[in-house]
Amino acid sequence: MSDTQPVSRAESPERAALYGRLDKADSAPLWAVMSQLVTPEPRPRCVPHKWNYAAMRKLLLEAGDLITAKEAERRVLVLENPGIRGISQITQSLYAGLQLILPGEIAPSHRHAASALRLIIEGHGGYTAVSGERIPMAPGDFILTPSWTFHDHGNLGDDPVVWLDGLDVPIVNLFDASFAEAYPSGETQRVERIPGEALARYGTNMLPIEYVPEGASSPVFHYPYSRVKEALGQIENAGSPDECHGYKLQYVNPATGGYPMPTMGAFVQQMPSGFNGRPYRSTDSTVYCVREGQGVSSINGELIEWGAGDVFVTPSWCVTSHKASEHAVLFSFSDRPAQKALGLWREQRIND
Ligand code: 1HN
Repeated sequence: MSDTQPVSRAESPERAALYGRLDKADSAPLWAVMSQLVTPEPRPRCVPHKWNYAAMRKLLLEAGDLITAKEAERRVLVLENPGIRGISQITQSLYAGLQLILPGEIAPSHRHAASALRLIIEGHGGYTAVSGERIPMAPGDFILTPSWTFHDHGNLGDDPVVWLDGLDVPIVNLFDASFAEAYPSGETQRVERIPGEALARYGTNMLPIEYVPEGASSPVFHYPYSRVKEALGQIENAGSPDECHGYKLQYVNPATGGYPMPTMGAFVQQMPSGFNGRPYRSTDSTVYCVREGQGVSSINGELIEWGAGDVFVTPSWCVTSHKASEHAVLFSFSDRPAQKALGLWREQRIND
């Protein structure tokens, strides 16, 4: 596809008149827009950006003084990409927000077609209930709420609990496939499983005998950071970091080996102090949340310095490299599984 100017310049009066008649007929000439529709490579409208955690945390606590979790249903600050403000999106396909739940609060149970993932940033004593099991939240834990599963949150501790939410809302709405409903009886769903049950059944390198995967998402909803951290430590001891990514793992559905949810994949990478990653790009715009450490990422030449709790985003096909000035752990998520399912995903390691 050529990347030249649209045909619209040097239009004759006859053509202009035709365009007027086309407009009245709810139609338009493809030749005037084709080069914007079919671009030679991605032209994301979302831009590289970082949300500083200390600044966002202050705003979140201010919101905590002004509205309860119950009144808000979910007390969340939406992270709006500056390139696409006003549509509750951090990328073209994903929603992200920072959620606060204060001691004693409950965020009432509901379910929706959109899938959600959460990375706990701070606080102890929080829980989220998914499909009848209460999952305790600890900092660094990765938690799933698959499509159409009831979920409610609570805080039984003494500290504010804050986490990063990621949802595929823009994908659901692209397909006009949104459904949602409140839990039919009360604010919190009935607890039907013991704590840790799903992890014990499906998340210990074993499965119930002759288990056949049900649904499109992982039967494990909780990926505790303690296990991830131990694994990353051992992998780092074993050596050979990836040139671009350091020591990087992807979260999986243990019953299939695939991504935990059909639309969103999640990743965690550890970079030793002084790591200077080779540039890389891929078509999945990626949301990062810094779990530990400090560093700087170059995104199409723009430098983004980051520290613990910060959230930053790399748009599709932007050349990205990470440097760690101290030992660092980055969590990230993207729409990679959706792109792969549609045969669209591409990646490239840049030689410099
Ligand atoms: C939602 O249900 C939660 O359950 C958080 O915590 C953020 C953003 C959009 C739509 C639903 C939650 C959400 C959301």
